[in-house]
Amino acid sequence: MSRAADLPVLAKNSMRMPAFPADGSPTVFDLRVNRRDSIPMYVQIADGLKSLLQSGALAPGSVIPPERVLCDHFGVSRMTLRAAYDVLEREGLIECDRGRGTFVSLNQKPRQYQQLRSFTEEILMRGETPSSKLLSCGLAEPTPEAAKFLGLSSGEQVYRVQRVRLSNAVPLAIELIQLPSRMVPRLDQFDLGSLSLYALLEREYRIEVDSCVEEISAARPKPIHRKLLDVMPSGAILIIKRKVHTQDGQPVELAISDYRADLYTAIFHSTRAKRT
Ligand code: 16G
Repeated sequence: MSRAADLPVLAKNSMRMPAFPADGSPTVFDLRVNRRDSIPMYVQIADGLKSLLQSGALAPGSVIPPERVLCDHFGVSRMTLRAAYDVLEREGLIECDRGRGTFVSLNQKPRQYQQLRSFTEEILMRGETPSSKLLSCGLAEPTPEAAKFLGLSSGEQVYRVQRVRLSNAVPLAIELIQLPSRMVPRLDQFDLGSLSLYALLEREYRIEVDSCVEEISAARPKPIHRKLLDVMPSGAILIIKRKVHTQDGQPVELAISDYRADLYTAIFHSTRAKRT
């Protein structure tokens, strides 16, 4: 049960604010974001808040300033701020209580470490605008790796979708995905140039994407990267291979995303398990 009502709230300029230490230690208003940094703003905010929590400047139980105040302070949208809160909430560091506000957990227990996001969700979280250019979408023979991972019987086909994914209209990645055709019949009737695949899977096919394993590697750009992602021959490509399962444990997607390494940073939130 939430304890927000019991928590200490100090006043500053007659607004309800968190505990501002009298000893001059930093407060949330000392935190800043750097828009030019390759680290997304929500991660910068989450990291800044985390350092205040870890240093004790934000004590367990103290209330974090209202969203609109922090959005103004950082110059970010609510979505970006919520993405930062989401990271801290999943690590059990803060609790968000609708109507009462956000406060530092009294009992800091990690919940869940990493959220499986679609490209659309990831880019929105970063405060940018996602879009896609569809290169192809149709029935095809699976690659041997896809046939093996997806558990396809001989002759079974996949839907093979290739898209360029853009953020703020800048091409960021080329994505090649394969899904068993029996799980997504007539996938090609949908315009994957404008729709989110994961939203479609949930809405049209009632498929809940649940968990994945990702492999990350690097490569030199090939002609297709130079052409579609505008990468210099001396540049680098970050390859993320994602193997996805549904909630009931069925393999549903093998995706290979080739990112421009100079524009994209893969971010993982991990928590060290406490030894008992
Ligand atoms: C991400 C996934 C990809 C998935 C796509 C769906 C990685 C490396 N890959 O790009 O597997 O198909 O999101 O995005 O994260 P959408 O729902 O925006 O179409």
